[in-house]
Amino acid sequence: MKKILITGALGQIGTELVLAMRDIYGSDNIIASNIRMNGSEEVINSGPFEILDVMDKDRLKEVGQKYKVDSVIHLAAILSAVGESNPTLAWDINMNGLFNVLEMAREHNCSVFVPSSIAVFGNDTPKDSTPQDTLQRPSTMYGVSKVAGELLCDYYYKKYNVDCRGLRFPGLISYMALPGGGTTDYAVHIYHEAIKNKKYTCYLNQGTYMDMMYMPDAINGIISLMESDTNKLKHRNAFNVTAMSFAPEHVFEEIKKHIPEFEMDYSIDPVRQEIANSWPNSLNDNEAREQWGWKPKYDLSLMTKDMLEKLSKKV
Ligand code: AKB
Repeated sequence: MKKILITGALGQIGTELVLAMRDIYGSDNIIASNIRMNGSEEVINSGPFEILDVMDKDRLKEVGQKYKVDSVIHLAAILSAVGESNPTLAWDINMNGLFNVLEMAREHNCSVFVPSSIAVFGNDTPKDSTPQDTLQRPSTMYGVSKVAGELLCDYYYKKYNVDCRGLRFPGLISYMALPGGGTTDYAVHIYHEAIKNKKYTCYLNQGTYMDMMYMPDAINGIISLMESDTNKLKHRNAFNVTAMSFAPEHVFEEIKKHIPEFEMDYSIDPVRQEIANSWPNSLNDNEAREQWGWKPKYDLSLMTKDMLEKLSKKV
């Protein structure tokens, strides 16, 4: 049976991933860890939980050895908008945290999953149907750290045979946990505000297309990729994956079908607008579909229905 350590387990992805994986692999086999104990009580109480700062390599190894971990899902990271306000912190956590995880994996023969992002692309990258293999010259520190992370994972696989895998995630939308300082966060906040205040002020302009995905698809993607036959994977740790591409006005219109009185206006944040403009409008994820069977379930309309139902029950 696998023993899987999840870092950043109280973040947006971790909160849902831990619970889904505990259902599949058994509660005792999923070790949730986070730098602080602030987040889902269910994650903290439904199985092993450790306070862990990924910058502390000794503590990382101690936790790994304590549970005889054989896989690490490394989610602890600084996202794009926070990264632009503190680039040094973004570099430090995203690179040194990853390095510590890879070193532990090398020494203890663990496999590793690391999320990459649409942020690895930049202004020079083809914007529509962005190919799997293309120009990667990002303009944010987050993007720089994600490109370097993809390369570092490739290196550990080739040099030390560490089984590293990863997905280039688009904006992730979830009703369970809020995202922490990204550029795509509007697509989560808009649902919360639609339910609470029937009004939302969007910090990105109309026509700003980006790829998005509902969290259940992201969770399935991580688990399917981790379970895939290693011999079938050519792009081990940097698969383009997407489920939908939309601009703020499209999600607004979709919510309005359920909440007719919902209103939206715009107050543009120049930093996040510039980041969003530098990212693709839509990714081509054919390689993920062909190599390991990626197939998302949720489009904008299905996701909106589910988000609004789930969030209404929470308030
Ligand atoms: C962000 O907006 O920074 C993240 C991402 C796309 O990686 N959601």
